[in-house]
Amino acid sequence: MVPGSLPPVVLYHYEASPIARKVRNILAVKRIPHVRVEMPMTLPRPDLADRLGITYRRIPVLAIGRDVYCDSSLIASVLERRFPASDGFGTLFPKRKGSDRTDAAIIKQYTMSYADRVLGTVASFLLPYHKFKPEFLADRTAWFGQKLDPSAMQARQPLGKSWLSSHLALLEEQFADGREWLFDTETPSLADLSVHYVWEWLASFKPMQPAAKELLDATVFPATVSWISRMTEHTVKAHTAHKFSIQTVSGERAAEIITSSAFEDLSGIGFDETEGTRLGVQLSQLVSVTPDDNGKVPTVGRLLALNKEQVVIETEGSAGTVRCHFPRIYYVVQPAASAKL
Ligand SMILES: N[C@@H](CCC(=O)N[C@@H](CS)C(=O)NCC(=O)O)C(=O)O
Repeated sequence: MVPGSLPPVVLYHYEASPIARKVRNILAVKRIPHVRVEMPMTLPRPDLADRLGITYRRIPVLAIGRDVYCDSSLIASVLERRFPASDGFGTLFPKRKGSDRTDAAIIKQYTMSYADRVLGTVASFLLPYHKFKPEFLADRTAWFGQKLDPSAMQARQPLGKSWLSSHLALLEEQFADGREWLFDTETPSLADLSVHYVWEWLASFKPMQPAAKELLDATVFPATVSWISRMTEHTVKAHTAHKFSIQTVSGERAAEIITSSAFEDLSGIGFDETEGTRLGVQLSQLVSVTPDDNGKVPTVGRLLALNKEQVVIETEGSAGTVRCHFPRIYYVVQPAASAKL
């Protein structure tokens, strides 16, 4: 890529979000210059909903030029495609050691279905729900779609620790052959980044530190504990090398940057007629896209492209129109009633 021709990259995040932490690590490892917008930990988030018409309620969200990507799984795949190793960026899908092959697809599956949705969920059992303010509990009750009872959550902590210990045992089994990284790659892959951030989160969030200390016992899981340290060192080095290119901007400035940038060429995504028929949607129709696991708030817009990986809709906010991209897996696309606009 010609220097200076990079599209602007904007990360919407908040410091305490573990999944945003993973995306910050990805941006550092890939050496992608970007700016950040600080989001509140709870709704409302007018910088996305009002300025850009994106009512998706999860964090992180990342814009590249005038295209906005929701969900860390899609964010990772798109960053790799739009900032490729062939242009001098770091890679999330390095080759296997001693081979010219990569396991990109299986790493994507492992990341979105295991690391993000299974391991991350069990780790969240250890959150100090009994210390959270009622407003925060009410916000997260809406997010989960079921009432959060702090005493019930507290009672699940021993089970959470026990399950986490079984997850550690699997990691230890994987590292038993002396490999350096999870999928035996030349450098850490998205799989390493996606599993590591969960343990890093447990070890760095004060209320969870005692549990992390108990679980991450080097006498029980020596290879895994040493991999976690290697990964922490790797990500810290990546951040240190690039910290000067990162600024925090206001939501207003971010929306200006995004809406004055160029759109991604959508011809590579196109419209898969078979999938469109299965879902009962057509190009240009008003559709809603909603996560199927939690934070089930729909985003509504005109359908611009759809393939097996992603769906793209045009949303409109006070700053103008943008293209909003969602993954297909774990998201529901359906016709929207125009009354929802
Ligand atoms: N599958 C999504 C999950 C994102 C997610 O669950 N983010 C959490 C923060 S780590 C969240 O949005 N929590 C509720 C909120 O902040 O409104 C992804 O990988 O990006």
